[in-house]
Amino acid sequence: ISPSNTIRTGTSAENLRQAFLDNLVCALGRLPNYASAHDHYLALALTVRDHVVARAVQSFEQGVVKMMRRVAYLSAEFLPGPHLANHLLNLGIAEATREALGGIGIDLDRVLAEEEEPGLGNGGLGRLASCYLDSLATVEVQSIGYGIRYEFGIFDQVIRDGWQVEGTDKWLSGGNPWEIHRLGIAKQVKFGGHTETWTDDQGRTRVRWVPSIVIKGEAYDTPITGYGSGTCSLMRLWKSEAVESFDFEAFNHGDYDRAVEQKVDSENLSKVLYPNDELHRGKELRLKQQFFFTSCALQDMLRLVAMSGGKVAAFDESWAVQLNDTHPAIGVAELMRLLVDEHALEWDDAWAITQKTFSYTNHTLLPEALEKWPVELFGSVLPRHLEIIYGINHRFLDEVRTAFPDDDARLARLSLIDEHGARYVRMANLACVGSHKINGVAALHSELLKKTVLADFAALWPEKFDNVTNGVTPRRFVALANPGLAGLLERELGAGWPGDLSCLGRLEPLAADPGFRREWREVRLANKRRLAALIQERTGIVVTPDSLFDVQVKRIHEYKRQHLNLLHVLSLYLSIKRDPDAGVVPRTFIFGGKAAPGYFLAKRIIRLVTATGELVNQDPDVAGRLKVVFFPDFNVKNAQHIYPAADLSEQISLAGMEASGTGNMKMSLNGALTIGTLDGANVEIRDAVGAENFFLFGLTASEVSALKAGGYQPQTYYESDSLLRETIDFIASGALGGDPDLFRPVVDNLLHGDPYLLLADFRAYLDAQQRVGELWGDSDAWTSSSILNVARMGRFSSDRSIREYCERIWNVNAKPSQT
Ligand code: DL6
Repeated sequence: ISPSNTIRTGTSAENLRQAFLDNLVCALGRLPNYASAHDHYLALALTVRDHVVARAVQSFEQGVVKMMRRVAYLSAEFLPGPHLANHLLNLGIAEATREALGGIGIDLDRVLAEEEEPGLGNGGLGRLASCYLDSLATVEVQSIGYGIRYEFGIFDQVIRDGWQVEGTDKWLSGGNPWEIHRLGIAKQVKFGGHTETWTDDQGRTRVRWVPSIVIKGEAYDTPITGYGSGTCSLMRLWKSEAVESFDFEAFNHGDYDRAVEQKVDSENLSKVLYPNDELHRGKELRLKQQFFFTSCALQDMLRLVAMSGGKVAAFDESWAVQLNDTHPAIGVAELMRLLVDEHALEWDDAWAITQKTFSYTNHTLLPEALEKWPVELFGSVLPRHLEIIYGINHRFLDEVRTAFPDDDARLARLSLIDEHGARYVRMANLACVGSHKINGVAALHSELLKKTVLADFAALWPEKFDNVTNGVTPRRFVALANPGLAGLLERELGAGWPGDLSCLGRLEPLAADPGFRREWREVRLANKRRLAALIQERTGIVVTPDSLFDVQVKRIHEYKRQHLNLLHVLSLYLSIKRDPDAGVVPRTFIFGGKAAPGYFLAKRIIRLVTATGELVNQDPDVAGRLKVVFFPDFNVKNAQHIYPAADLSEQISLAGMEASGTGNMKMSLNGALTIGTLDGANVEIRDAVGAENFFLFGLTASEVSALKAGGYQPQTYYESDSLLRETIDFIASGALGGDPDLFRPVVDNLLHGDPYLLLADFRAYLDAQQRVGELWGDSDAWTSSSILNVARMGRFSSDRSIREYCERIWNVNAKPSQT
């Protein structure tokens, strides 16, 4: 087919309008006069979907015909954000669509605002997966992102009486026009039961897994377009279903409850996303979810190998499979099972294929995030996989013994089974052993991985270790989020800039151009005005767009230190109260982010933000100088409003804790200056933008280790710094939130332990904030620095990251960058 010639995929405003009206009437059954904004959205989505799907099928066909090595990105989480505007941009039909709708009195922006985003992830890891699918399509690599079609994604956050309240996510309730239910693509996934041996007709002893339950995975495809590229990535998500909806025997006996029990149990598997960020809880359902989507994915890849005329024995030539953290690491054992048990390959051949196929990205150093499963639980859910893991471990430990004779302690650390006390299967070890490459997500993180959690693997296989610093898609996070900036970039750099961020460097000389600086400021102010209006609409708080927008938006976690930011806010408040003439530049502090529902201190920190806002925002003594906002329900859609309005990007995690961060990249790419520690990708961002355009403070990762090793005493900082003491005492005094004990847990945590060393970094943070205030006072200098941030951030495009994966890890050809 030639999509551009069909009625459904013509790209003129006239074609688009006709297709839109046809969809409104014929697909949705709505007469234009009665259509709601949501009907308009659905009709436009269906119109654009035709263009997208036409590309996707052609792109897919190419992959099959050319038998290229494809990339499978296995991820328990994806956070794509709203699709419609992104497709319009990528397909180059945004203006024609605006004109098409404008001609019948419909405002495109109102239509776009109707879209609910799929919140199928917790934060950075899921959003990164979606940036990577976008870039894979853009650099023209055939790829499928495999995951779970959670019926309920991450909870909706509302703030009630200052507290986070979790609401049920309803992303599917308004219909999802982007997905295609692939009725012909369903995979059976086994659980439980036992294994038995049998002899095949060549006399070989084989193993058969006799499960106690089988669940069906049904494929739902969402095509992801690339920018200016004919290639589409596919996000293929699996929904669990019962193999049989009814237990007919029970049904016939009138036992209706039991008749539907299995259906309910089976469907529960893909029901809900676990809302924990960087915390592993050994829940059986979670293990089942992980196995479910990974098994579906690998079975699907085998189907596609057969379809393209490839050979199972050359599986790795057809597929490069990336493990997005350890959530899909069970895939190592599952591929072995499929190759050995189902396709009769010899163990050694299967193992060679497995190792060439997989590679593993680690996204966290936090010990509480490292996944391990009690052996007993694991064996009851996946008995055959436990045997396979024992088989892998046995051979692996022999290899270790040869490399490091007589080193039992090392053997115990490397083993796939943790034998200290209760026995556990260690998923990171399985991922390392089964992969040919292991990478961290920023230079510092990759180095720390080799020194800490994966040190033994790095000593054994140094050549497996690599770093690929994260990146973000400039399409969504600059072109769509910041149309004003995009306009300036297009004028200065040409229309193709979103496809090649290396051209941003050409902005550098403009940092010294007063006229350009003025335009830059105007764009930024307009962004801030829009955000101010949204803040008022969502929270009732009135903020001044002229003030410095000081932004910390990300998951709420102690290591990210939102409470350090609050200590600064309160110290400013107290300084102004003490001295009304204190030199404090007007600031609006904007916080946003979700706390895991069971994370007590994180929820208290949210309450501390809102309580600080209640105090500060109403106090006439600080009026016009300080405002504090908690922006509810931080998600991709809201992020697109917030990032372009940030003047200051708070990246203040304790050094050595944040693997990379990607919000740091998004804000700097939109012209924010960063205040940050030498943590994660901050280190590389600072190198790129220049130390003079970055407000650095705080302990380094090695200083943190040394301080902790020496017996860190937060009390000494408390006693020696009067402003710190005054601030903490103020929180402890009960002046906030109306309940004297409300923040006692936060204060106690800081004074008696302070695991993330806030008190040690407090003074350096305040000094850096002082420098921020001074530079803000020099509007030209600030603007130059803002321009230079954007000009020098091109390296942090996810296109660059993906090209690195293609070249060094996946061994597939990406379209070369233009420079
Ligand atoms: O790599 C993406 C993102 C990093 O930018 C963050 O620094 C890191 O915290 C996050 N990690 C997770 C951990 N999940 N697990 N496991 O989300 O990954």
